[in-house]
Amino acid sequence: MDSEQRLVVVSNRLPVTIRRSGEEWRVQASSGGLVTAMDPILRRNDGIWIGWPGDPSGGGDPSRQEAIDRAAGGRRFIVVDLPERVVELFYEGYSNQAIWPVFHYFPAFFSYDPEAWRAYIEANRMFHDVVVENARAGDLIWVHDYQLMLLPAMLRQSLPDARIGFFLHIPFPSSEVFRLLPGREDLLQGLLGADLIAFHTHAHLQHFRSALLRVGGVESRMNAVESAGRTIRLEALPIGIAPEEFRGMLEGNAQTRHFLSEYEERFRGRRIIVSVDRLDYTKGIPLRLRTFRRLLERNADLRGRVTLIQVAVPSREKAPFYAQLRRQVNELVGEINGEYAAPDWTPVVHLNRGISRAQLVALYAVADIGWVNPLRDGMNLVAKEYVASNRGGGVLVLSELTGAAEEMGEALLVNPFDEERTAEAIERALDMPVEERRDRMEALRRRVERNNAFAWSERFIELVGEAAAERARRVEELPGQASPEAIAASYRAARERVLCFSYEGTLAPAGASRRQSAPPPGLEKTIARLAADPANLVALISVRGRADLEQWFGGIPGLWMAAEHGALIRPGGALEWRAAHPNLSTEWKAPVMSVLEQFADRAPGSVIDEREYSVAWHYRLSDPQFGDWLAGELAGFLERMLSETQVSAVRGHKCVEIRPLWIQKAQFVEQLLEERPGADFRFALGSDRADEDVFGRMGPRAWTVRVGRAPSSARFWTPSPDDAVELLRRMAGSG
Ligand code: ADQ
Repeated sequence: MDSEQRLVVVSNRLPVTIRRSGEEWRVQASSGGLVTAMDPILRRNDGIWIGWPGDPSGGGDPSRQEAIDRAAGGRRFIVVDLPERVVELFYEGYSNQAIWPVFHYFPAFFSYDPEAWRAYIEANRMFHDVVVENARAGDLIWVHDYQLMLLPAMLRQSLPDARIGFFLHIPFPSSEVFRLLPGREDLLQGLLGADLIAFHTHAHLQHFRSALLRVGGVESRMNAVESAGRTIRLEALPIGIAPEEFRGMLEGNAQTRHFLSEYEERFRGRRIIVSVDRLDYTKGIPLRLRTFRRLLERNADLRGRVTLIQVAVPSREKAPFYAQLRRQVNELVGEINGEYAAPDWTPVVHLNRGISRAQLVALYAVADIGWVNPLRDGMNLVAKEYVASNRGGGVLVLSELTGAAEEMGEALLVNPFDEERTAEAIERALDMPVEERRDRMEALRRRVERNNAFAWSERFIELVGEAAAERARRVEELPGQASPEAIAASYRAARERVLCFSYEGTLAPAGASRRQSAPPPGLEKTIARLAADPANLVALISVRGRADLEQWFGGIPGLWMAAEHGALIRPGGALEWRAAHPNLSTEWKAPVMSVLEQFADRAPGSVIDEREYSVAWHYRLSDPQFGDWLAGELAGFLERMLSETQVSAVRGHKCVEIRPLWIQKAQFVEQLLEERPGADFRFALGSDRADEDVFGRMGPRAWTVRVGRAPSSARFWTPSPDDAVELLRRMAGSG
C-alpha cells in the first residue's frame, strides 16, 4: 500500500480486551484467528483499528483511552462503545446464536429473537458512525466478519466513493441452510455495499453466489456481481499466518526454548498429540475425546505411550451450549483419565485456558501429531501454526470440514464424525515412516510460508483497490441522467424528427406472456399523438409477433412497427407486414421446437413462445438456479446443433432466444434514417444489449436514452419504463 492510503480495519473486537480492576484498567491481548492474522498487517501498514474493546461499562473515562493507547504500542485503536443491552442482543444474540450456528451448519443450536436482530442493525449503525467520524478520503476500509455484515452498505450510503472490502472469516453455508436466517436478504444487501467480498474458499464463494440467486434473486458471474450500477468483485482468498513469528520463537525465544526442554524431559519416551482450540461446539472437542478413547480401547499397546494435550481457551461463556460443552468436555476427560491413567501417565492433559505464544509454539514443536478436528471451520489457523512450528517430524491430522483442508492435502484428512476411521488415521500417523512424515510436512510448510498472512492481506488490499478503481471508471462512463425539459426543448425546436422506441423492458415490462408485456395505460394515446405530427417519423420495435403489435398499436396511423426484433416490418401508412429479408427459411424451427419442448418439460413453470421467425424459451417462473443451469445447457446444445445454419441461440434475461442471424434491430433503424435523411431531432429509447446497436446507428448527436442505469453507448439514462413513458408524454405535450 502506498503511504497516503491508510488502512482502516473494522472488526467487532479490538485486538485487546479492557476491563476495570479497581482504579486501574487491565488490558489483555484477545485471542482468536482474526486477531492473529490482522495484527501483524496493521503493524506493517500504519493503519487504525476500529472495534469494541469488550468493556460493557461504556466510555466516558479518559483514562481508559490512555490505557488502550499504551497497550496499542504504536498502533491506533479506536473504540466503539456498545451499551450492555446491545452487546447482549447483537453479539451474544443475533451474531452468536443465529449467524454463527447457521453458518456452521448447526441449525439445532440456532435461536432467533427479533429484538436481537434489531440490536444487530443498531450495532452495525454504531460501527458505521465511528467509521464515518474517523475516515479520511483515500482510506481503504476493511470490514471483518459476520458481526458486521450490514456495515458495507451503510458505509456505501454515507461514503459513496470509499474503497470498502469485506472478508468473511467463517464458512458461508449452502443456501438451503442460509435461508433459515431471518434477516437473510438484508445481510446479502449489506455485503453488496462493498467493492470486494472475499471468502476463504471457492466452496464458500459458490454458496454465497447461490444464496444471492436463490434468496436475493440476484444473478452473479464467477467472480463478480452487479448491484445498483456497481460491480462487486467476489474472491476466494484463503487466510494465512505470519509463519516467521512461530519459527522465529522456536529459534530465538528463551521462554519457548525453556518450555520445549521442559516438555521434552516430561514426555520422554511418549508420543504427543496436541490440539488447540477455542472451546466452541464447532471445534469437535467431544468427538475428538471419544475418538481418543476408542484409540486406547483398541490399542492396548498405546496405553502409557501416548498423551493427548488439549488446550481449550474458554469463549462466549454467557451463551447457551457453551457451559454445557465445558461440562461435557470435563466429564469426558475425567472418564478417560479415570479409566486409563496410571501413576506415571495421564492420557489426556486438559488445559482449560489460553496459553502464551511461547508455550503454544513449544507444544506445537514437541507434538508428534497436530490433531485439528472441527465439525466446521472457515479456515483454521491452528493447522497452519502447527506446520510452521514443527521441526519436520510431525503429522497433521486435519478435519476435511475445515477451509484449511482445501489447501493442505498432505495432511491426513479425516471426517471427524467417523470416529473409527479417524482413530485409524491417528494410528497411521503414529506408525508413519520418518521419510514420509518429513516429505508431507515439508510440502505443507512450503505452502504455509508462501501463502502467508502478508501475501493474503496484500492481495486483498490490491483487489479492493482494483475493484474501486473500476467502479470510479464506470461512474465516469455512465450516461448522464436524461432531462425531460432539455429533451422536450430540443424536440420543440426541431423541424423534422425520427423517434424510435424499443418496447419490452423499455416502455412496458419484459414478460414471457402477452398479458405481462401489454402496454401500460395511456401509452397508445401518447404514441398516437407523436405519430400524428407530420414532422415526425415514429417507430416501435418489439420482440413479439405481428399479431400482438397489430392488436395493441395497429390503429395508429403512420406508426412504423417492427415485430420479432425486426424480422417483420410494417412501414408507416402501410397495412401489410413484410419480411425484412427475402427467401426466409423456417425449416430449423421444427427440430428446435422439439428440443425446447424437452427442456420446458424438465423445468416446471417455463414456457415456449413460438413466433413466425423466432422462438424463445422463458423460465422466469422456474427455480432460478435450475433454470439458469438448464439455460446454459440448452444454449450449449443448440449452438452445436445449429452450427451449420444461419440461426443462433442467444441467452437473454431469464430466456433463451433462437433466431436467424440476419435479424438485426439496427437494420430497421437504418431504414428509418433513410426515410428522413434531413431529421434534425433523432431520439432512441432502449434497454437491452441489442439496443446498443440502435444507439450507435442513431449517431453521436442523437438523444439516446437507456432505461436503467448501466454503462451504455446511450448518452442518457432514465430509471424505469414509467419514466420513459413520461418522457414521451412530455414530448407529445410540447409539439
Ligand atoms: P477461530 O474460530 O478463532 O477463528 P482459528 O483459526 O483456529 O479459529 O484461530 C484460533 C487462534 O487462536 C489461533 O491463532 C490459535 O493459536 C489461538 N488459540 C486458540 N486457542 C488457544 C489457546 N488455548 N491458547 C492460546 N491461543 C489459542 C476464525 C474462524 C476460523 C478462521 C479464523 C481466521 O472461525 O475458521 O481460520 O477466524 O480467519
